[in-house]
Amino acid sequence: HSADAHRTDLMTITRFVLNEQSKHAESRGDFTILLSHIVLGCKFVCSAVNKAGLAKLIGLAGETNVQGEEQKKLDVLSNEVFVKALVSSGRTCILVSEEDELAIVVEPSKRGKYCVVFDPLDGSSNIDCGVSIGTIFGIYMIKDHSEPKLEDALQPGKDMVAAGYCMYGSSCTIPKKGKIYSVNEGNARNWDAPTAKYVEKCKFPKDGSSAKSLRYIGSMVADVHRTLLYGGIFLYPADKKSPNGKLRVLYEVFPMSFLMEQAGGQAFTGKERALDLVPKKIHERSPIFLGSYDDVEEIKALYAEEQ
Ligand code: AHM
Ligand code: MG
Repeated sequence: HSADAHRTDLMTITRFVLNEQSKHAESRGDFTILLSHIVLGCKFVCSAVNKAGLAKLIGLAGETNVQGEEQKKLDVLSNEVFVKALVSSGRTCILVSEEDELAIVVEPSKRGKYCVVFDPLDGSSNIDCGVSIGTIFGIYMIKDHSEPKLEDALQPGKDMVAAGYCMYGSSCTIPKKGKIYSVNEGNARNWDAPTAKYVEKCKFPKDGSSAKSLRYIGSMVADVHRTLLYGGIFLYPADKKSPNGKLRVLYEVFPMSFLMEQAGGQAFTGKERALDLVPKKIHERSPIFLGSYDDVEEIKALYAEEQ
């Protein structure tokens, strides 16, 4: 029982950002305030997720979201909480949520200079069985907040000023190469050649290395969290049924790609660096391969051979 096991001197996001802010004399604290409102949203969602069973929040809300998928009550609640927390921060001017078909333009009296793109509760098909789910967000700074435009949300991922996720339920560097691959193999019959070849190599490597293990939770936050900690690769490829994959560029692909690069890994769409993509629509989807640097190099090589 070392003193470490009982650490009470906790580093929180708010404490970290306040420390950083004090290093920049020019800083006005807007980003700190925005982030503290995001943290507030996460804390609310966290407690709602924890008591979901008791509060009878489990089950369908009887509504369908913009992508035509069933929407759970917790998604609706989480979205409302996030939108309200972000608007009341007074630091945002345009919001894009997975749960809202249209981008939300903040009323003039509450506007600030940030655009926030987010998925309030990703992986919601896992709620009922208690698997970890999470919130994903990305933040852009906009040019003119008195006149926010949809284009402010349609910037390439590399221009995000920050991104993050919060995992609910049960600073890291990612290993350069990992022993895990993570993909929904139920879609294998519809994969393109490079994806199929890559997964085959994971299972039957020809270079004498050992086969990779398969881990797939089906909750992006949990699958990416594991990839950040243990390394390896997470794939949601294109397939014949979903030519652009499933995951959404702005609030799933970009934030997670941003974090992966920050941690020393890579994120690739099958065509280009994920963060170089310039989205044309707010709910656009893209195939994504992200994870350990060397593992992503391999899939890039297979796509290059196709050319
Ligand atoms: P959601 O936004 O409707 O929850 O869908 C996104 C989720 C991701 O968390 C996960 O990576 C993916 O869907 C799993 O999809 P599949 O069930 O097709 O494997
Ligand atoms: Mg989602």
